[in-house]
Amino acid sequence: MKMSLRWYGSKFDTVTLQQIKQIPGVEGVITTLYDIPAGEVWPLDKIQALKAEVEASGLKILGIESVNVHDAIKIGTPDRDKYIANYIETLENLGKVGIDTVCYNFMPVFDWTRTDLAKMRPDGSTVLAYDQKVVDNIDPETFFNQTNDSSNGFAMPGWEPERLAKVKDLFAAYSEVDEDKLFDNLIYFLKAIQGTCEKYDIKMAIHPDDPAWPVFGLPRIITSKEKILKVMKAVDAPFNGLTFCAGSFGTNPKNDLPGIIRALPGRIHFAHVRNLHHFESGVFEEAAHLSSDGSFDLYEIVKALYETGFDGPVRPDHGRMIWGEVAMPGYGLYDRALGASYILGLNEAIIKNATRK
Ligand code: DNO
Repeated sequence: MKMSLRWYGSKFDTVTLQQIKQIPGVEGVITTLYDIPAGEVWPLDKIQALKAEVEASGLKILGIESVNVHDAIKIGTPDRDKYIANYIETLENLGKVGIDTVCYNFMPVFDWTRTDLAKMRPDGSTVLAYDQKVVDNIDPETFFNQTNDSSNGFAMPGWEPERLAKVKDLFAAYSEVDEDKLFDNLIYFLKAIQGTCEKYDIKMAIHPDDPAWPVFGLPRIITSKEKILKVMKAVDAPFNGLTFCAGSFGTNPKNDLPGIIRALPGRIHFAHVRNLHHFESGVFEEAAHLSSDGSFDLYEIVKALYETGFDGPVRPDHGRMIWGEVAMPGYGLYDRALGASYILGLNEAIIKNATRK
């Protein structure tokens, strides 16, 4: 595995490349051009400048998270081909500078969803949390505004104000899109970009739906082992892969996390490794990465990645807010640095155990 940290760019992130460089074992960043709206082409010169900036700090770009997919593609509107052509141009520009891993999602309207961005834990740290009852009792517009009001003034990934200002219109546009239609639209998109990905050797890594069930009545299609395998089979080529996200699949306690990894050898291109603590059904909070702090066995997750030959980028995922840090919810420096060290420690032990006589 190649350890990385997500970094939003110097204009948007409270964490600097120099700080990331000081975390032992972190080889690079997972980054993005955060201010380019979904559907627009990423200009080559901006990608080159981003690459130069990252490399000047001694780090590499290990992947992009995310090149977001325009709603027209997810809905399957008549103008989707125009947005697919733009997406292809972005992939070509990324390919030209040697960026070979792209994370994206196919969630309608909302990306990842949490009902509390700063739930206080007994030790004074705060974490992201989810309670299905809150979602069941709120309309999507109010929910969107509440989420933005409580995000410390940061625009959060997947919650772009411009797009979500039109929440009502978006819901109307998705009214005819059920699970099957969304799935077909994903496959149409993947087939359309396949040639470009193969030409530039770009690995597409779809991010699972978070939480792993429909929210606000919108369909969700990347929620379990069976569902991701269906996508892998429908476009059965190595470029079409998964971002294995422990925290997203793990929102559903029925998902066997190491089992999902073991079912997809060669098709996991990127991994988000983190932990959650489950309470009753549909209620959870994010935890420290350590197995003992949450409901997942991080040792078994890292072991499954190792044993299936995974050698792509890994990142610690949402961290707790600790030591007085103020940052985008989930994306401070301190707890993610602890997470990176912990995952690297597990990995070292697993490799030594497997290879020492
Ligand atoms: C949340 C992230 C997601 C993820 C996208 C991928 O913190 O894991 O926003 O980046 O779903 O497109």
